[in-house]
Amino acid sequence: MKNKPEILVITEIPQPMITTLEQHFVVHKYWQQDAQTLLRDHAHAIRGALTRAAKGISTALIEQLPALEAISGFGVGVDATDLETCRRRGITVSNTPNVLNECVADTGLALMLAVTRKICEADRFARAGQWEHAAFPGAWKMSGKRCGIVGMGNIGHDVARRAAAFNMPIHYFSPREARNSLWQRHQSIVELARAVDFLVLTLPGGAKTHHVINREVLEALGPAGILVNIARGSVVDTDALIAVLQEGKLRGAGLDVFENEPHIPLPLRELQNVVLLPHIASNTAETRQAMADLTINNLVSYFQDGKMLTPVV
Ligand code: 8YV
Repeated sequence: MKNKPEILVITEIPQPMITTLEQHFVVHKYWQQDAQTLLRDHAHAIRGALTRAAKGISTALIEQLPALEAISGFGVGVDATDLETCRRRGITVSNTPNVLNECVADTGLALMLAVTRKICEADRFARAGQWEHAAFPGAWKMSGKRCGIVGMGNIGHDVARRAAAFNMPIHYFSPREARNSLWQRHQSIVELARAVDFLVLTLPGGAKTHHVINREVLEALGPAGILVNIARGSVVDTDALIAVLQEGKLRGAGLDVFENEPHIPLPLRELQNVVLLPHIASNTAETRQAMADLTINNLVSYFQDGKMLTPVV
């Protein structure tokens, strides 16, 4: 590329990513600069944008960038960016599919085990020296229990394969048929919840799936049920979740994502039978490197060859 294209990096990203980007682009850091000045001076020249998937890029900002052609998302979810506006404007959008499947699925299993075996509670118990006074109260078994998966995409499949190794029968709800015919498909999320012990969420976020995990679903999962969310906070009605947990109508929950990140409601933080993670499912050195490479290569490929490697729009 003779003249480096100008790009806008929306959210803070690791310095090595910036260094690599600067080899190919003139990089503007939206999170670091005064937005008004930056847009006044550069909006007309900015042709590319890079953002974290969970954060996206606001429609208002897209509208202020008349030369924008390509948005590269760091992550697989594209729910935080208005794809309709991008389509209308002819802006191509990419994500980082597949490179994070294994780590996100691993986190799902970690949360299932942590909640059912009370791993974090037991750790708190041991650290506090309570073992010197009493034995730790028992937990519950995971192997052999029924695993329900909402959203049988690539991550759903990776969760299912792992759960199957724990001798867990696999049930699911998904618009698409699973690649394994031994896994049992259900007609609704409520029906699925009624049939399983664990409900693991791996569906996309966005308007279509907003609060699909409501009070009815949670009550169908029942007092021996465990909810695990490695998808998006928006898919769960948090107030309903807090209510059923407080009322003893659900055994526990393992949550990596929340409705209003990074804010986690106090009632959730006060519950012992809930394991809370700060959205770290894909956050391993190996996976984040692969995500970073793909996020950057999508932009480089677009400006070199006119095509992103993993476009969504
Ligand atoms: C990332 C994600 O944590 O892939 C996604 O959709 O939400 C996560 O993998 C996030 O995009 C990085 O901040």
